[in-house]
Amino acid sequence: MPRTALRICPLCEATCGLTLTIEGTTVTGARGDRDDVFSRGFICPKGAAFGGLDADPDRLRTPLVRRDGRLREATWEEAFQAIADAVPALVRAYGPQSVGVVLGNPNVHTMAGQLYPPLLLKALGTRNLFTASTLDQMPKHVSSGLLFGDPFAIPVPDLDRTDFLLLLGANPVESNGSLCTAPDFPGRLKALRARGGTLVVVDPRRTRTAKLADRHLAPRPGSDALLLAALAQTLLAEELTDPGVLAEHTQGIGELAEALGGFTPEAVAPACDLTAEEIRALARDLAAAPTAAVYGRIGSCTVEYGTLASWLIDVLNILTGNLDRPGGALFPLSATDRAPRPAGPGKGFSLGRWHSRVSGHPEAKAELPLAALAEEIDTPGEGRIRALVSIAANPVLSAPDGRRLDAALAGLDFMVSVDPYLNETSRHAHVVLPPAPPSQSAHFDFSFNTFAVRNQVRYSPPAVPLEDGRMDECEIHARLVLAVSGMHGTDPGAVDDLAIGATLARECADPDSPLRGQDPARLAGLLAGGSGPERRLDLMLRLGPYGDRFAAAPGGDGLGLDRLRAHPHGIDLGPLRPRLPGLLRTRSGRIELLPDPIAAELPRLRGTLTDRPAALVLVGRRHLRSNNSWLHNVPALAGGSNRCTLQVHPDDAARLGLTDGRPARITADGGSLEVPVEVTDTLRTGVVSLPHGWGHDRPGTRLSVAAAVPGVNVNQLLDGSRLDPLSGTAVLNGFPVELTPIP
Ligand SMILES: Nc1nc2c(c(=O)[nH]1)N[C@H]1C(S)=C(S)[C@@H](COP(=O)(O)OP(=O)(O)OC[C@H]3O[C@@H](n4cnc5c(=O)[nH]c(N)nc54)[C@H](O)[C@@H]3O)O[C@H]1N2
Ligand SMILES: Nc1nc2c(c(=O)[nH]1)N[C@H]1C(S)=C(S)[C@@H](COP(=O)(O)OP(=O)(O)OC[C@H]3O[C@@H](n4cnc5c(=O)[nH]c(N)nc54)[C@H](O)[C@@H]3O)O[C@H]1N2
Ligand code: SF4
Ligand SMILES: [Mo]
Repeated sequence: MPRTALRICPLCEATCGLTLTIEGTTVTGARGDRDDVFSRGFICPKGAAFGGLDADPDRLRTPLVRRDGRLREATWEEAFQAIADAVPALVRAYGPQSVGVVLGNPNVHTMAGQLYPPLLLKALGTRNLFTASTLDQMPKHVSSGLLFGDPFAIPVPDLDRTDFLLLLGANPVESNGSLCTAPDFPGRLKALRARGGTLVVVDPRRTRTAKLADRHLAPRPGSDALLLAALAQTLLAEELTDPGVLAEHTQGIGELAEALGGFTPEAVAPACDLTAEEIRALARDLAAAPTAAVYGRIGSCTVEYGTLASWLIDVLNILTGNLDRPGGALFPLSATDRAPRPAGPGKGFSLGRWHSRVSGHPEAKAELPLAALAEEIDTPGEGRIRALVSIAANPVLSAPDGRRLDAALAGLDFMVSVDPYLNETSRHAHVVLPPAPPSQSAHFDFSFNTFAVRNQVRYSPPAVPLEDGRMDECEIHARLVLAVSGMHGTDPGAVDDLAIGATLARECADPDSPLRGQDPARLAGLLAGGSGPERRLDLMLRLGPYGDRFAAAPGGDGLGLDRLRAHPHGIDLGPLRPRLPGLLRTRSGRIELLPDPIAAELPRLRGTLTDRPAALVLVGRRHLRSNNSWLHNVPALAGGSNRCTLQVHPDDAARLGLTDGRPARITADGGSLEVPVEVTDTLRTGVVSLPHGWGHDRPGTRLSVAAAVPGVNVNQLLDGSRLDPLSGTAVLNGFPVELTPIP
């Protein structure tokens, strides 16, 4: 008899609740969980393909260990022993910086990826940390760090209540949203319009999201910072600002007005390829809306002025009084956040506390640019990275210049990949540790709850018991921490106990904590949960803003794991509420509207006003049935319109002699590719589009479906030198390319 089980979908940031159909131990179906407190039954084609992905026959079932140059199946004991033999010895010989760590996107979609990497980094003592954030949202962390003193204080648009949404460089109808967790994002946009609200989309492509909009502006890629600066300048010059209660918590409005003085609509219009009237009208409409939210994503981040654009987005929210008010952009309060503390000055946020070895890139949020990983490995000299731990990452496809990285990885002394697939990156590992499939893993969204448009909390225990021979990813991470610390053989539960002990010791010693003076060991004994990670989750929930704080009185309604498990469809914690000034951590204790590193970048931005724009630039695109580099192996998601084609506007195609369906050669800094052309007028002229995550034609992988339709790797067009300098984020959108037909 088939049964059902609930599981939060890990395949994108929307975190929909799924109802899985299970026969024996196999997931045979997935539909939306109608009773889910947040997603209310919504599902997309990826969630519906959960079963196929979960049971993909190409998923590795056992660890692989390299012997005599070849990866062979091995036992877990052999795999961890190989790591214990290699990594501590390299650290002894060459120091902690000789080990690099790469953390990829799915770490934000697993419990393991949130609970253990900080412990791994501490155990290794390395500063060579590279993550997908520097291909993605690091500009937002940096701008939030500078504005609010906390790089994780990222406001999200109040989608369900706003009157006016200005959306830049995001296509949530295909991506289902990012840094804004909102199941059924498309439905929420339609609801915004149905209640009389206004949607304005800024995107060089007429995306499915743009098609839903009241107004679509298609500026030249990379020009968002200029456009946003002109919007802010107009608000300031026309006295349309109305920060309201924010004024008393904000410093630097006068300095801002002066710094943005030169960015008039007339000045930026040619560079943006918009009219000054369009820009002015947008500023006025934004100011006039009863409530409004400005929100930007990939197209506003992975560009040369990504940090400035990210900063200006919040500047607009602040100037219009929409930050931190219902209907504007608010800071969620997640159940595993630290409980709010009293307002007051904090430590602030600094950039460049250390620099990368080869190019001297400044760190941001303790990370170095992923685009610089290859040179840190292949450039000789002291401090070179000789060993790499890669967790849930496929940088050979997702980062610039995969060919160079490919060669660099092949030259490492030692590499570990924690990955379910043998793919373009993990094929270089000496040890591959494959996590159990999602149906066999518990799930909690530590990360996405902090970006959710409604406060809520949900937990999925494993839907299917752990199969014989499989290892839960949490245990893999815990054992990895032990193996690199010279403690291989210790019970992995010790890693969780240490983490719990450290948190409780800190809380019990903290004069501001409700637990001050209590006995950490006694509290640890009270934790619920059948595993180390569950106990850690219980601790975070109980200490969090909705937690029971270990209150002695039973029957209270404070949160903990037991209470959460009694609500399998989740617990709704209400709409987003204002959180200022409590969350500010700047040195001044106020919003610092014009931080020094930003002020120093503005002249460079102004300099671009006189640049001659490139004739042809490239932007990316996402397809609903795809996800970065790793969903091309599921037959239900492959094929159809999910193809790696180069979209070209009909006028450009005619000018360059390109024909729909025929190949063209595209060339840029990092190399050239042959790719089939798709002529479409959904792009503006002067812009071509190629999706990322393709190029599955390297030998030595085990991706039978993906390898049959490999596509090309767009990131081979980049050499890794184009970065947003403040955040170290790679420029993945708006870089110049040349196109020629292939006869
Ligand atoms: N040109 C261009 N490049 C881009 C982008 C773009 O827009 N344009 N987008 C960028 C963005 S936003 C991102 S986030 C990055 C993503 O790039 P990466 O961080 O490299 O992530 P993915 O490509 O999604 O690869 C994920 C890896 O994790 C593995 N994996 C899947 N599930 C699990 C799991 O449960 N546990 C573990 N341990 N591993 C798992 C997969 O097999 C795969 O190897 O790509 C970036 N690259
Ligand atoms: N189906 C699917 N969903 C996904 C993913 C996926 O690969 N597939 N990836 C997930 C990940 S890791 C992330 S980070 C999110 C990303 O979520 P989104 O940011 O919504 O993703 P994109 O679809 O890449 O949207 C970026 C848009 O920016 C536009 N753009 C490019 N350059 C510029 C520019 O200079 N200015 C402006 N204004 N627009 C520009 C592009 O045309 C594109 O439409 O999606 C997540 N969800
Ligand atoms: S929208 Fe995202 S979370 Fe929801 S079902 Fe689709 S992939 Fe899963
Ligand atoms: Mo991403």
